[in-house]
Amino acid sequence: MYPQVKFLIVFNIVMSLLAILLVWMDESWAGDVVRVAPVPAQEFICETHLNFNGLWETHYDQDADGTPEYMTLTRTDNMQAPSPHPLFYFVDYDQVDGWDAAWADLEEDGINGNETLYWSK
Ligand SMILES: [Ca+2]
Ligand SMILES: [Ca+2]
Ligand SMILES: [Ca+2]
Repeated sequence: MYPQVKFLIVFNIVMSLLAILLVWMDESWAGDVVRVAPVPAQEFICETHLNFNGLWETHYDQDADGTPEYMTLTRTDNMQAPSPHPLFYFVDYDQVDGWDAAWADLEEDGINGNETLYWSK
């Protein structure tokens, strides 16, 4: 076999491994960024009300400063009973200028890793 052909084969294998590594790293970084924080304990609920669009809003204020830093939006049925798990999760990291990130959980099966980042500042 010509040395150039051998080089090309090795080069292709190395580049393929690099591509796989890059995709893997990208996914693991993205996973860290989009992970939603766990829902605070019930005792931190500071406000609940039915939203105009039929979603049940639950606000959590863990440091009791009067500003919620976590909110969930949960669908309700036609008897206005909320679903077991929220559809959206909102987090305010810095207590400045409102919510910083929101996640959608289209499966509505609780926080288990299948939530997707809906928007973030
Ligand atoms: Ca607070
Ligand atoms: Ca904020
Ligand atoms: Ca989920």
